[in-house]
Amino acid sequence: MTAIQSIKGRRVWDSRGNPTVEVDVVLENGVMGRAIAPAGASRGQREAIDLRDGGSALRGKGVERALASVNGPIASALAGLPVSDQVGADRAILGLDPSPMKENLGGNATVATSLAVLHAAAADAQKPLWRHVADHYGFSPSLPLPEIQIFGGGAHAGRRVDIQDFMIMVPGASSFDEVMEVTNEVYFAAGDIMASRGKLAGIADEGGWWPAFDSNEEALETLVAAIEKAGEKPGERVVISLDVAASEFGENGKYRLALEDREMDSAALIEMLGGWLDAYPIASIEDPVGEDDVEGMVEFTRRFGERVQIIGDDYLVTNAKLVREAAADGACNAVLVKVNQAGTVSESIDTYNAARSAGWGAVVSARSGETEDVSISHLSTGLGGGQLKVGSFQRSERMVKWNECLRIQDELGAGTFVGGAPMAATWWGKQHG
Ligand code: 2PG
Ligand code: MG
Repeated sequence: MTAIQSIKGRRVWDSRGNPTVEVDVVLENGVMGRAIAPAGASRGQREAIDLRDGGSALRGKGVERALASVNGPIASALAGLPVSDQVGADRAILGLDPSPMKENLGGNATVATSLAVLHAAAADAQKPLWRHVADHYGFSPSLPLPEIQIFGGGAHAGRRVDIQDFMIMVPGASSFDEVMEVTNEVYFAAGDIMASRGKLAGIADEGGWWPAFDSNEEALETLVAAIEKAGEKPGERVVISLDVAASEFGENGKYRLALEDREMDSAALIEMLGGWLDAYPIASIEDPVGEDDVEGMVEFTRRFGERVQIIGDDYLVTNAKLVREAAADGACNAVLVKVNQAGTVSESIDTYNAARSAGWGAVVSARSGETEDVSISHLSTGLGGGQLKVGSFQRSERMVKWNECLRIQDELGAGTFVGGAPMAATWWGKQHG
């Protein structure tokens, strides 16, 4: 049983150029684990607080207070604990800050520390992180099915379109490698089509194309055209996945699509999205209504839960209790797992387990502000049977995570890709399953 000797937090910088927290956990035998906190832009109201310094320096985004949490109380509380006891380490962190959103320590301080402990435990056991996660928690490892962004929108592209993520999934692929190949073709076909139509305005926060579309639906039409230009039949090997991120353009059941200058209530939004499900090969949809719109989510799930994967992100904020409540309400049928929304590894695993017990899907996800940290590639593989959302097919903070999965594929064997399995409950799964 190897004990934690010391913990050090330092300031590093994320993909948006903002400061963030990196933590090194050093063990008594000199072995080390390291992790970096990511940062969201379209944040759920109930997720762990990203503690920032405020003021005018660094646009208020400094992380000195979060670093003080790591280097002060967290380092003292974890010193001497056995590194293999992730739950014990996370409990010690939670004991320092019982506030539900970790506003005292900062979720950025807790998540970087908790993940660094996990990395240190894996290194101490001389295992790759994915293997440690699988062994430690009793899962059967498998490479995840990716969701990959083609166009950005919402908070990730200056709100140029209202819908936040227009993504593809390749559930019909037979390996992770094949997903990458197909995505490359679709991604660049989309860029070519947009450029030729004068609709390409640059690169959005997660590496997807920054669109200059005149309507949200033009994005869907262009995505279908891109899938076809890539030589694919939409809905066969390749399907569409959306993150509506509806909390970003509505509250209290009132929504406003700025691009189309349209106001609508929850029922009208559900009607509009239902029309898209009929017209386009969409197999997965995230946050179709706002995080405060419980009735809307229940209604959306009642109407469409048999055909599409309905993921709660802002709606569930990687919280096991909210997952159990939503399952009881009949809202959603999948959860997005973002370790920094929960704030610790243990709470994220609890959320994953709550989702699986409800018979739900689970998608491990990056944030829009990311770094070279590849923990989530390992986590999604170690948990097995899942999906992975990382952003697009450009920019190193994204590609580093896809590339890490390719390395894991070599260690694990190509046959361990879950492919279309997570899509079983959708129309795609029913046709192809
Ligand atoms: C989301 C994420 C990732 P952010 O909403 O799913 O796309 O965005 O990290 O900005 O919350
Ligand atoms: Mg989301």
